[in-house]
Amino acid sequence: MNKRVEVQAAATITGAEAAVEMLQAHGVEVIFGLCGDTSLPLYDALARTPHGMRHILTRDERHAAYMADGYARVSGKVGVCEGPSGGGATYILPGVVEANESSVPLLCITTDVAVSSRGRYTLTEIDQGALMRPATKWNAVLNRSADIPHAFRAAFNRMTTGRPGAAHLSLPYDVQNGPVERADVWADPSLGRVPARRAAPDPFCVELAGKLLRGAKNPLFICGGGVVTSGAEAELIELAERLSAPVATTISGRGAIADDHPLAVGVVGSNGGTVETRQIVDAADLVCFVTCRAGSVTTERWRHPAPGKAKIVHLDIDPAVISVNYPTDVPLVGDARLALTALNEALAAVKRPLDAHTVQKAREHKFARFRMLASSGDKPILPERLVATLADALDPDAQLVLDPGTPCPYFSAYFPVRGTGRRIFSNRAHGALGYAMAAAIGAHVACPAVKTVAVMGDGSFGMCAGELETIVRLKLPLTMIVISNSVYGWIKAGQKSGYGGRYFSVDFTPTDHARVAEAFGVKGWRVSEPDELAGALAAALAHGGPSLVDVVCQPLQDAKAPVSEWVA
Ligand SMILES: Cc1ncc(C[n+]2csc(CCOP(=O)(O)OP(=O)(O)O)c2C)c(N)n1
Repeated sequence: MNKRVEVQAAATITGAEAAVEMLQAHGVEVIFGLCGDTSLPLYDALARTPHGMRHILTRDERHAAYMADGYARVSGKVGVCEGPSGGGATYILPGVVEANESSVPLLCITTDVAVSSRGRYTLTEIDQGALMRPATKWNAVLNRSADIPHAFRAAFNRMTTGRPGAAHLSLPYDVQNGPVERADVWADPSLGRVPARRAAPDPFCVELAGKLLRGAKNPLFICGGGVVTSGAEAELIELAERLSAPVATTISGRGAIADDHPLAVGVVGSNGGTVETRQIVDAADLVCFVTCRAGSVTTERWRHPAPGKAKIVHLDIDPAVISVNYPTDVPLVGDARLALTALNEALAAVKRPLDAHTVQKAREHKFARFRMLASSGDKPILPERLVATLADALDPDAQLVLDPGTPCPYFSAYFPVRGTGRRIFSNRAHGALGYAMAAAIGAHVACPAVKTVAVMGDGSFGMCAGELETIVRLKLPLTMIVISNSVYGWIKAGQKSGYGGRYFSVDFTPTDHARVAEAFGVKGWRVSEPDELAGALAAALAHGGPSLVDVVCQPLQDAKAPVSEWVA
């Protein structure tokens, strides 16, 4: 009798144990999450079994997902977050949808009421499958513990092949406690990071694209985040130099090319583009979108480039995004690195002399205006001064995470990316306030060797302040910068530029964020004197533990730079 029990114990494990083993088997190192009643079996499996993974307890499930997102963007590995049923599932959703729409591989695990309790007005019950369906690339609510290994394999496969994205798995309470055959618990660890399966584009389309690029007088590359995700920066630069073609990026595409490269245009579009970058887009007779969806922000609502004015080559891993917004002359469906390598081969005979005159002139013009504002002693402190001072103070390899509001457009336009790779990012799919602090935690966990800084508006700070406790508990040497202007400034600027200055319900009272930070145990500085900014930033960056600088800044509606360019 005893022997039979022993054999059975060796052959099967619980669903929760299988879930933990499946994560480990896919190479997961860290899980961000928050506990709940329905998660007790999962937490117990994490507590009991020797899996080697780290669990980071968060103070809100939304931030667990943002941490997983930041971790995935920097590491290229699947970011994992988890939360319980009901409020946990609804709170985690914003981070899942941001990752999915930003093509970030993120696995969201929610636990759920028992299958046997469904439909009986059970506390926290909601149809999690329906909730998560539009927010994910793939999702499943499991009914049987035996399905756990297969479901995890499917989730990892979908997250890291083709267009990266989010997956959701719901593990009901009794499914976590049911049996799973140990022999079923296996994984392909290469599915733990992106890009897991590279696919090359049709050689015929490569030939056609090569012909168009060769024949174009003013070709321009507009690159999204897939260049960095695919590790295609060198191939992109080789192709651009071969053609002497300028390279612009979206906000998510920053790091495809270093900003000091002679052909680097910087960010284009309505959230960080300027008159000068727009002129370069308008001058192109061929635009090659590289891993860029040609969405509303990058193209300033599909006006730049103007449809029909330039020939369009569109390269993306996802065929669904091609020809959606522009009539496309040549579609290239495939992995960026393979496709750009193929284009380089097709154009091997081409080597145009480098002519970066137009790009240089545009850059000089843009930065002349910026430098003037950046050296201003105006009070409240101008955002330009903050950008310039931080650029001077930070190591080139530092990681910067930006919230919407003032941070994203100003840092996208003017903060220099020194080198390639993902060093600066923002949540550009939904642009929800309150992303940067948590995403910076994830970025730091992924790459602790470099300094990580989160820049947020005070509107964003109000939506994420609770995670200061997580930062203090984990003793993370992050630096947070709050652009303090007591207003939802981006919206107020929109009311000014588009609605005759009829300001309505956008102002709030000032908060001393440095004192809030101190209450959590974060070292804080509050700066309102322009001359004190550099010293405060240097001290905060040098501080060994968590630090926060509250910068009393000029609100966006009073911006000296033509912010109306940015407001859609
Ligand atoms: C969750 C969420 N709600 C509303 C918005 C709309 N929105 C975009 S920018 C913005 C104002 C941002 O204010 P703040 O963080 O204080 O930065 P500021 O613009 O003042 O620099 C708002 C409300 C949003 N992006 N996200």
